[in-house]
Amino acid sequence: MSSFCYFLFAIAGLLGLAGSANADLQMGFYAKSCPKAEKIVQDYVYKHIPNTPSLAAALIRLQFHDCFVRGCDASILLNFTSSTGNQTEKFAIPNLTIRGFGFIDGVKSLVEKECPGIVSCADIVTLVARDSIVATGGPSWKVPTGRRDGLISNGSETIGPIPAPFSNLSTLQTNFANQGLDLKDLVVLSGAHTIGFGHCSSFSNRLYNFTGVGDQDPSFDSEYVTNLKVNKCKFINDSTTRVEMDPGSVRTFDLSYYSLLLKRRGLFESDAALTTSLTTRALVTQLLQGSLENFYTEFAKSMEKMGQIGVLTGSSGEIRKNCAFVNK
Ligand code: HEM
Ligand SMILES: *[C@@H]1O[C@H](CO)[C@@H](O)[C@H](O)[C@H]1NC(C)=O
Ligand SMILES: *[C@@H]1O[C@H](CO)[C@@H](O)[C@H](O)[C@H]1NC(C)=O
Ligand SMILES: *[C@@H]1O[C@H](CO)[C@@H](O)[C@H](O)[C@H]1NC(C)=O
Ligand SMILES: *[C@@H]1O[C@H](CO)[C@@H](O)[C@H](O)[C@H]1NC(C)=O
Ligand SMILES: *[C@@H]1O[C@H](CO)[C@@H](O)[C@H](O)[C@H]1NC(C)=O
Ligand SMILES: *[C@@H]1O[C@H](CO)[C@@H](O)[C@H](O)[C@H]1NC(C)=O
Ligand SMILES: CC(=O)N[C@H]1CO[C@H](CO)[C@@H](O)[C@@H]1O
Repeated sequence: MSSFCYFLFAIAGLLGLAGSANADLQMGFYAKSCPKAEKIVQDYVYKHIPNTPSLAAALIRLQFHDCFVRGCDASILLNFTSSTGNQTEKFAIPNLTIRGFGFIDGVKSLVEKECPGIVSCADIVTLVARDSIVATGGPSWKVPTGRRDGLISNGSETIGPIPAPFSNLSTLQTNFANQGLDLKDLVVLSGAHTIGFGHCSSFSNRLYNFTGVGDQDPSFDSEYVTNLKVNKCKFINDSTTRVEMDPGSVRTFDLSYYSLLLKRRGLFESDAALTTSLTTRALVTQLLQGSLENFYTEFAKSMEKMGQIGVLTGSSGEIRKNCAFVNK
């Protein structure tokens, strides 16, 4: 290839990057090409999620993990790529507890039947996350569409961007800032922990061996610690028991997650971290003082931002036929 070609590629690459900053997504992107697409997704979600509400939590988390690695490009769904083999994101450490792949495949096959090769897996992930939360009575938000699917998925790339539950505030802030999300987005989006479960292994260090001398985390409410040790995570390396992150209203998208934070009962260190600075603590307090409707409005704004991270549009990437594999 001549160096002139390389030059053209470099320009195209730069334009592509610039384009992704102000994503070319639009509401109803499939209105002409596949008018029933969004309805098919919604119908499937509304039919299945009420029977398995815990999946709603899994599905919004799936979008989070997708968007934080290579942008919202469905790279998390790939089982195999020619450059990484089966060491894709899905098979990397933070994936261990990601669920919902089969659900996305179910939606995709219905949409493919209606209009083959038109609707991206990346859009399906984003629509499904929103519709699932709505189906459980939670907030709604706008999902402009037109995302395309990525060609690369590399498990090693999950290590930096996806924050660990052991993260402190500055690490979380950096992780979010790297995605164009600010401290408010961090506090608001962490509110998704108002639904769903965490495995003991994501926090048992706080119960049993916080600094390596058999101690518990002093910032974790000690009554709650005892309760967890007696009833849930009975030994240090229990890796199977799951604990409600917002006990008492694990299926309700409410403000009680934030009350727990102020009672020093946030389950992960990353939850507890949100009360460790004046700024984030004030954001927590403001959310608690506001209405549920206000929380939903803020959550919607931050989800809309998250759904735009690093999207591929136009002729970048492709529309995958099978979400687990790039097209031949
Ligand atoms: C701020 C950084 C975050 C950290 C460190 C974090 C970490 C985690 C961890 C460790 C789990 C439990 C995994 C397990 O042990 O099974 C979890 C669950 C969950 N996360 Fe986060 N998360 C963060 C932000 C988010 C965001 C932004 C969302 C979505 C908007 C989200 C939604 C969820 C949901 C819904 C669950 C429950 C999943 C289920 O029940 O299957 N998290 N998170
Ligand atoms: C992709 O991997 C997932 C998780 O291991 C597995 O459940 C699924 O069957 C695989 N999909 C295909 C099409 O091979
Ligand atoms: C995967 O990502 C890691 C970390 O960024 C990088 O060192 C490695 O070369 C990548 N692997 C492939 C096959 O691209
Ligand atoms: C990944 O590929 C290797 C060999 O290529 C195989 O032994 C292994 O079982 C595969 N792992 C998964 C999870 O598919
Ligand atoms: C936060 O955690 C990072 C990574 O573990 C560490 O380098 C940093 O010193 C910590 N920051 C604070 C303020 O504790
Ligand atoms: C606690 O952690 C320290 C340091 O990692 C380790 O030496 C010790 O065995 C651990 N204690 C328990 C009870 O696991
Ligand atoms: C649990 O952890 C301890 C030390 O942390 C280790 O010695 C022991 O083998 C582990 N037990 C199981 C069942 O994994
Ligand atoms: C659900 C899933 O695919 N889990 C994989 C996560 O990554 C580990 C380690 O690479 C695999 O062993 C799991 O199968």
